[in-house]
Amino acid sequence: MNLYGLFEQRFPHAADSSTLFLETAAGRQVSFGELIDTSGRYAAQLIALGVAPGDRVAVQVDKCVESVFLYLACLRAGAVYLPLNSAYRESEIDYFLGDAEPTVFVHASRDAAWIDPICRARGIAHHFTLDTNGDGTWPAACTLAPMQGYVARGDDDLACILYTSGTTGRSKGAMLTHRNLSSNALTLHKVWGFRADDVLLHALPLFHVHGLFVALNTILLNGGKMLFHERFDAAPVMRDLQRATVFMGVPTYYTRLLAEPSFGAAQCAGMRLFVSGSAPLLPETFEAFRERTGHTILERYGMTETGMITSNPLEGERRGGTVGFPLPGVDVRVVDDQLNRVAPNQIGHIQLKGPNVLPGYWRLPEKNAEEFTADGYFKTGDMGMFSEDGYLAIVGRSKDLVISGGYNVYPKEIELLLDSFEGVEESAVIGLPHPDFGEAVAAVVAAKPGARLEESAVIATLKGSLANFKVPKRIFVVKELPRNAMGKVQKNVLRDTYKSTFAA
Ligand code: MCA
Ligand code: AMP
Repeated sequence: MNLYGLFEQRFPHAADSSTLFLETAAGRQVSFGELIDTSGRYAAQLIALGVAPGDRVAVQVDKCVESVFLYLACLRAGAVYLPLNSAYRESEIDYFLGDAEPTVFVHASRDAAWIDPICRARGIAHHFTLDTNGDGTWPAACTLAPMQGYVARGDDDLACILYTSGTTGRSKGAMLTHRNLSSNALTLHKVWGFRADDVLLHALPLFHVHGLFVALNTILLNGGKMLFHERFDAAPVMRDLQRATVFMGVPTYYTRLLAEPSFGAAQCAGMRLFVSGSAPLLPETFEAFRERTGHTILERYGMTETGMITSNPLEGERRGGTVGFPLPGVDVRVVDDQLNRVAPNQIGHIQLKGPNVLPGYWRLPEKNAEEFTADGYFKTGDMGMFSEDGYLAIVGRSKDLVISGGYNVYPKEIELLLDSFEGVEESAVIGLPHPDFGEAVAAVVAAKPGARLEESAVIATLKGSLANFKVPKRIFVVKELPRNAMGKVQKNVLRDTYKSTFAA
């Protein structure tokens, strides 16, 4: 069924529509009545603009209450919601809009100067603005009476497309169905033991899986209350933890909380669950958090293409350095190159099957063939091993990927750009240990003979074309890149050479 229909079943009954849905850090209160009414008005407007079931609605806005309404409106109208990181720049957005061909695009008003020409060139007639204070041409346009209910959708119909970069440097749209999202949300809601009185402190961005599907979908299913922060900031998070029961974050959130001398058990007294994911949680962070607060962080593992795959248990041992057990209904295997399951404690490729796994990539049938095995398992590109007692540990990645502060950066995308710069012979982009972001992006660039490359100038140029989190924090200019006997650039040698660059 339509995912919205599933949420609606869990909403407080019409008579209780004044029940609080969320409260922002600034104190704005939003009831379920407002959520249903405003998302209904937004849905009516989408339909009036000609958005038919399956049409894409692209949204690149800062996190705000209205962006939650817009997400739900898309589900209600049967549209495919396409959230885009607000850090993406012109060339990135041009690519996404060209590939997804949305019927409607909603964006922040500050970006209008460069977005308007893209929309004109791409023939997107319906584009609107929406800002964090809830103003913009989109809310102003939504004057129709609210839609009642929602458009019927089947389990296999698309609900969302989320772009994820690839090892070839080209982003691909992961198509996620209503079943993918509802099965994962129902599973997480159950295994994490959501209770009627839970209060989720939501500080994650809303354009990726963690904030949108793991955090928001589970609390919507809970018919529950959320303390809604527009971004992660340690001080207000510490304050509101005292009124919350559940918190979800990337490892950087936990290291930033621990960096606050006043953070401790007192703020966490009413908490029942801290969840971490999107990047590896360092054992020292796991231990330090337990010592400081008395709480054991529950680490789980997932991907854009699959939603959540494994989780440490709510009851029982949460084992640091592992991502726990496969979620109910998800078949996870660790295999060798010939696809034979390997024994416990042996490293192999992590692959999975389940109702959470995407049906394929948007308009890329050849990628579907590449990313699934012949027997239908999705290849995660992560390497891992099961312990004797069934805990999965992720020990590395077969894909060339850097995860910085929970955001994925594919080196190839940045290398292709750097290689196109005048004076650059070739480049290698690597991840280096970073005390705040876990890994930070750095580039090693070989200059053409006689060329002069300035680190600051290269960084400034990159900032013009890339989302800021992808821009290397350092550029090292060298004469040539180290290669092995096969002529392949030895990134491990580079990682070793520069490993202390960001040492605390
Ligand atoms: C911001 N900057 C970053 C990052 N974020 N640099 C590297 N990595 C980052 N993640 C840079 C900006 O470019 C800027 O640099 C400077 O830091 C300050 O920017 P600001 O926006 O003020 O930073 P912040 O607000 O402190 O943000 C850091 C953050 C944020 C809070 C850690 O990145 C964040 O919320 N990350 C969560 C990402 C997330 O939700 N991932 C889930 C993906 P300059 O000054 O040079 O411009 S879903 C997923 O991975 C899967 C499915 C899963 O399992 O969940
Ligand atoms: P994305 O493509 O943004 O969805 O990121 C998915 C990738 O994040 C996975 O393939 C893993 O490499 C990584 N990831 C997610 N959760 C964890 C975790 N708990 N520990 C280690 N890596 C993780």
